[in-house]
Amino acid sequence: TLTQAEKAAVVTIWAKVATQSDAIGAESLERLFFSFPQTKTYFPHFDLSQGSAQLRGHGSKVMNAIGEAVKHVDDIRGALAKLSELHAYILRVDPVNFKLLSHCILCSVAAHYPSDFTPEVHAAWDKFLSSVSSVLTEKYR
Ligand code: ZNH
Repeated sequence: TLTQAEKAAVVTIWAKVATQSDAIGAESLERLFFSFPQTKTYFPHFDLSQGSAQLRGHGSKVMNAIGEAVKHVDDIRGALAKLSELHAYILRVDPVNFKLLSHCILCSVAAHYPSDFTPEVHAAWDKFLSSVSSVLTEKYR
């Protein structure tokens, strides 16, 4: 669980990210598919070329879900319950991929807000994304 200071850091960086969340979502997916091409196998029905409408649409959905988690940082499990079932029972995404996507989101945020991305913010944002990933993969067990 996140400390009060970590939660505050997450809320602060999110306030910036939220203003560009569609672009950051799309960029994170581009990084994911480019650096870890095996992740593309989950999206055989998508046009994954850079800047495609599907890529942008999906990036926007992912970032909206992250925004919900920020808004409900004390109850991420409750906020993402439905999404957790979707990933576990329907999509069956191997949990390892959540680490890869989290890494790519982290890189995108760092690239967009270099001066805000202090070691403290880095650590808090990383921990927050891990919590989101745990919630989205916990129903697998
Ligand atoms: Zn996921 C879907 C979120 C991760 C794969 N997703 C989805 C959605 C959302 C999300 C919101 C939509 C839903 C509806 O529509 O209802 N994800 C998310 C998040 C995360 C994730 C937040 C983390 C952080 N995913 C992921 C991964 C993968 C995935 C890692 C692999 C690689 N997803 C997916 C898919 C889908 C989804 C495949 C479906 C798509 C379509 O549309 O088809």
